[in-house]
Amino acid sequence: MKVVRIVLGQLILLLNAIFSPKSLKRSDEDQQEVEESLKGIKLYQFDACPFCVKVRRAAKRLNLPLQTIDAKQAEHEEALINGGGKRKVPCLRIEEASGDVTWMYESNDIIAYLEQRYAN
Ligand SMILES: N[C@@H](CCC(=O)N[C@@H](CS)C(=O)NCC(=O)O)C(=O)O
Repeated sequence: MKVVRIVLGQLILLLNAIFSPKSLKRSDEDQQEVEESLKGIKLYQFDACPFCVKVRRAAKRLNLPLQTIDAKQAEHEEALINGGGKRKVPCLRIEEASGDVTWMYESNDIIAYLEQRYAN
């Protein structure tokens, strides 16, 4: 079962690399503003998790160089569980300028949030 999971994971990564989505184009100024606002946002994820790939593809489409955090590393896994409440990925950690932090689970909710905030 573990082998099947590993093979499927690698296949998903390969297909994702081959069929990589096109990125939204912004003016340099707009892109800089977007990247500035992304400083408070981190995606806790596993490389080969299909739901994480889905979120990364949406981020690529929206031209969002999201900081990704490997939730398999013990320190990050602990931060995810302590902050978000469960060991599940993808999870988007959003830190507002005010210091308020939101841990958002569910790939569809994360994508909807990114699209609503950055699609235009
Ligand atoms: N409905 C969730 C499913 C997420 C999910 O099942 N993630 C798996 C990895 S692919 C997970 O975190 N499992 C918990 C674990 O591996 O400990 C979503 O769309 O984000």
